[in-house]
Amino acid sequence: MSSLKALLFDVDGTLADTERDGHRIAFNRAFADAGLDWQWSEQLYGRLLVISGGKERMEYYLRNYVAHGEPDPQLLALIPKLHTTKNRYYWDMLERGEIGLRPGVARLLRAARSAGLRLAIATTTTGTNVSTLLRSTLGEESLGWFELMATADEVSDKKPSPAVYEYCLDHLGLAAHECLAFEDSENGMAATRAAGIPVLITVNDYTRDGDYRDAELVVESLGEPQAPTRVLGGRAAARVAASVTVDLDLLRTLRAS
Ligand code: XBP
Ligand code: MG
Repeated sequence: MSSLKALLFDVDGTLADTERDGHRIAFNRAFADAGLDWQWSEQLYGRLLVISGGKERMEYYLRNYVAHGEPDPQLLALIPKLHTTKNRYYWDMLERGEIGLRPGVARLLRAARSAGLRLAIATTTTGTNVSTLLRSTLGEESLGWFELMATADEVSDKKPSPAVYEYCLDHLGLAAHECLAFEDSENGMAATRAAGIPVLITVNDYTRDGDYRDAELVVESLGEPQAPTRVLGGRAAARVAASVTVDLDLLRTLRAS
């Protein structure tokens, strides 16, 4: 990847562990407020994550776990309102500082900026969810670090569709091989692969059992110099140490095939 020009970051699960202790809790609060007896346990939420997008996830749950067939139209119609309430609870949690960035994320973003690499966000969540997370973890100025925010506000087709990554390539004016994506899930990886963009996977508890054989590298996290991370697989795994800190030197050794 000698021609590496831009790093494209997924958000949920990649920049921060927002799912189990963030969105999930917020969904449950929204359900309770609406008088619904829906409760998404940690385990159930892991199964629901197969569907990207909060509104899509609720509809999937309604169809497959509540209605077992055609759902009550009134419940279907409630989904946008539930999503708005969920997001309000989610923002409250972020603003209270309850969710931090994953190891190595702030370090790598700062290093990339210093080196003149271009940065973009490629996510299926909304722009406000991204800006609230960035503001609460890295401060207001970090919103300006990203040349492009490709979110659900810009692209409605959700991962595994490559649409959000194609939008990035289009708007950055770059070829896929000039970019490296950071993802945490099979849906995210499928989106990058379909767009032809090499990907580094940082797994979390929900996603570690996925099939990431097409990734350039699979790691536990980005790691820190004082706390390196474990390499779990990927095409470049044999060429790097078993334990690494994901820094710019390492990224440049990854070669897309
Ligand atoms: C992850 C998602 C999102 C979040 C919830 O997006 O699938 O749906 O779970 O956010 P990514 P919304 O990993 O691409 O950042 O409720 O805003 O959809
Ligand atoms: Mg993700």
